[in-house]
Amino acid sequence: MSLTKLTAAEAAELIPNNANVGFSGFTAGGSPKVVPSAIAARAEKLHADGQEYKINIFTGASTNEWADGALARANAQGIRTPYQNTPDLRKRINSHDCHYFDLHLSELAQKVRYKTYGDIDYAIIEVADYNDKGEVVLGLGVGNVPTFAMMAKHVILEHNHKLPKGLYGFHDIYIPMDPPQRREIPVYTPSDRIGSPVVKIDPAKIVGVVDSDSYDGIHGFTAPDDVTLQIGANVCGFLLGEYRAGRIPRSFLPLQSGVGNVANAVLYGLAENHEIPPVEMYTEVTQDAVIELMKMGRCHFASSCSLTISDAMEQEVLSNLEFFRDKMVLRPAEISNNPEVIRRLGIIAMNTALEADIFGNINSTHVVGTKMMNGIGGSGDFTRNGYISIFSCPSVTKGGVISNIVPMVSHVDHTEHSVDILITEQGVADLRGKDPVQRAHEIINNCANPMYRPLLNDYLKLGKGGQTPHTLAASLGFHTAFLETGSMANCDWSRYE
Ligand code: 0RQ
Repeated sequence: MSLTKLTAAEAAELIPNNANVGFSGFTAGGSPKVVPSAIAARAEKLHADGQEYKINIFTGASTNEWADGALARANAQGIRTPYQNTPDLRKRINSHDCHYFDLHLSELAQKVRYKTYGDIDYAIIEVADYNDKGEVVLGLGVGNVPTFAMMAKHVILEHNHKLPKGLYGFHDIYIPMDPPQRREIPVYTPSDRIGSPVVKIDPAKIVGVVDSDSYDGIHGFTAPDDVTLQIGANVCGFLLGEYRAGRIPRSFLPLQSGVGNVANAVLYGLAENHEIPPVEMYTEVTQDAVIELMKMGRCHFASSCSLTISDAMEQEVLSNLEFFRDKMVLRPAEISNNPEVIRRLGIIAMNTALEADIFGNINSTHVVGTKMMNGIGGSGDFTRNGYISIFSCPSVTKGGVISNIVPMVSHVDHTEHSVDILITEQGVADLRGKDPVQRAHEIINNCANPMYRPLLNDYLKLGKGGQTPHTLAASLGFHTAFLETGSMANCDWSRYE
């Protein structure tokens, strides 16, 4: 039996209104490219004819402009989970056109297997190669494909001709048994392989194969500014201090880093310090910086869920696969982000905050407590289970009218119980072994911007006692001042006395 070829438009016609659809990939890496855009075009046409059409989208993490971007512009997303980062979708989420629920990335696969959100009607999966037996070699992101492929009633493959067949062997596909049968996940070092190089799909479920021909469409990172470089230097300085003090073993520990410029600055900083041995990554996304470190011999292995690299870097990696073959593995999200494995390996987790409060709670997702930015992503999986959990952010944003250090966060993603270290361009706050008031002094003195330190100290003095001396009516005073006057610096505690 040979698999049927379809155009993207023909594939889109198959997917009914209100279908639950699983997309391949994790961040832009490995996301489908042509079928989602064709679904968006179909939705626009149906909406113009006065008909309802939305689909519910389940992914590994964020996708790309061709998927989340196009579908959001067409207002074609009903339910969306577990993570996104696209400006057009952000608008739909904040206006409730799209019903987004923000989920720890490690959790979705098991919930899909238990049908928590109903059946998966279709899976749309980007592949580098496939055969008639339904064995597929994935693209640059694994995400939740193994579970979507197993659970979906129907599967559409997108065969991306930019991806060489030589990607065979880069993936490690493993689905744990579900409770109560689950045993340990036998990953004891970042490079352990425990599964299959291919995803096996019942060929009877594959309704067709659509051709595509694009890189993942990721732009190179912008050059880091001085604040970012200083944050990176502070993170490196902290890690070096831990290493010298013997709190990180001589062989070092695997690193997880969120996406973005700070992560890149930290990785380059560590690479330049030859006191630290070549690093290993056990993380969710492998970015450009990790590839550079591999070329420099400063990173010897990266386990991740996706290669989220710029198009230029993608071309380079795909044309030098043999160099990278023994230096990386791509795993499903429930393994790359698995709490059991993260705890076992002793991961150093490094993620980004929108705001932190003086007691160590972190808001990574909600602007001024209400507007969804992206989502928690994998930051919770790693922060809660890491050996050392670090958050970083600039001390102020938007030219100083917002302090990223506030009396109380306006939304909580990571609690004081999980956060060990807070770092801004001002310095490092080590929260370990300190009570709430000691933490507050550490954060105000070391991390807050000097222009906000007096206001934060005055907030502490306002408190009337208790282990965590909040003044509840005043605790969101910074945010209230920003909303009323345009700057947190105008906060006036006397109105709360
Ligand atoms: O606004 O876009 O208008 O310039 O927020 O902030 O400083 O550019 O930082 O791009 O690294 O994003 C937390 C959102 C940080 C991200 C977050 C404004 C600021 C700017 C972006 P502009 P920056 P970043 C790995 C792990 C959660 C998921 C995660 C994130 C914009 O890192 O989504 O970690 N993390 N996943 O001006 C109002 C504040 C603000 C603020 C910054 N306090 N109030 N606006 N901004 N602080 C990935 C995966 O899991 C897949």
